Amino acid sequence: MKNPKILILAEIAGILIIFGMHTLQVSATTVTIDVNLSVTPNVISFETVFPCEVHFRPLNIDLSGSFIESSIHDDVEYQIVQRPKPRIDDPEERAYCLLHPEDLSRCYPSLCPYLSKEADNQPGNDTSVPAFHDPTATSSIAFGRLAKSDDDLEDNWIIDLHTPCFRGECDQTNSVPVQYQLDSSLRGQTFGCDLVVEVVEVSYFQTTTRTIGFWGPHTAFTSSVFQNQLGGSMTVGAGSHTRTITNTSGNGQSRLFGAFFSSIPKKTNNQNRANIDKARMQLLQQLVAAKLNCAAFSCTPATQTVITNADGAYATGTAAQILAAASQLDAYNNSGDANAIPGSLGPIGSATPATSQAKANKVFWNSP
Ligand SMILES: [Ca+2]
Ligand SMILES: [Ca+2]
Repeated sequence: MKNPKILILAEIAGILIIFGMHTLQVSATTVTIDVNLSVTPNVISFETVFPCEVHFRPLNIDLSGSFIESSIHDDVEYQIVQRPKPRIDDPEERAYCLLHPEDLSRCYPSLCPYLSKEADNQPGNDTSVPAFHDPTATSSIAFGRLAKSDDDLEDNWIIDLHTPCFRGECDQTNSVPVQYQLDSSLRGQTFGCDLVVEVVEVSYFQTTTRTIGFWGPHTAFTSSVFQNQLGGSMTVGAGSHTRTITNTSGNGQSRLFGAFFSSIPKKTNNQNRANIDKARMQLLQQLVAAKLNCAAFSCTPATQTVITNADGAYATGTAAQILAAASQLDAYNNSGDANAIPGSLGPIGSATPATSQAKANKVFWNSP
């Protein structure tokens, strides 16, 4: 080959991981630590290459060990985007080169258009990007998905470098489109590109739930979950307004079944409850069911936040706020009603509403 060599360096530097609202930046020499993904290697170097050569390098993006072990996390959607590479690798220079990629005193000439990203197609849930593309176009973003439910725990990408040639020196058979041929003034330069892996979305398994209409009458199953998954005790409310729920045996002793079977409008002496307590009684049923659901089937951090907020509303909210919390929990308690109950929780048995009624301690809930 008669053309002089050009020196090209591709680097995955400054891997940017976005998880929810939190941003974590990791430098090229640091091992990537992220709760969701592990990305290797940190640096891809093509060193010295010749025009029109094609070089291949692996880029492995895997679900992290903690993500794989988590019982509630299912999948991660991510994208591989490209950024101009600054000559000095720090956040300020990266931001500068994004705005002024043509300033070659501070940014490397761009290698980005020449890098293709080929997905492993095992399974086919990722989107490859061919070489010779406009690095700023949205069509140049490679998308990937890793999902336990797809049996896809690792994506083994191949990054191909399609080395460009110098304008006027490209041979007849070369496949470099004319707009991607280099000006000869760039001869001998080092080229660079930052590949950035961004987490777009993290999703959870759709979890099982049951409604208040299930938990109240299923005396034996509810008692079993309450004992085995919650240790026989549950608190509702917060701060100075809390109620401790137990499931003492014997008729009229169970605060747990009292929560489901006490009258919402009236106390046991037939007096009407105050409006705030009527609202609390409605929330109480949903709150106890939600806590049983989370304990039995596990639930997402978002659901746990809804429950924590509902405990706060139970203690200090207005009647309207308490009813809003009840309605939110009602939606959650219905959300996974179609999903199966794991056999590991033991027999479900049949509904025995009369038994639950008899066990219910309703007097306790005269003061919810
Ligand atoms: Ca994939
Ligand atoms: Ca894969």
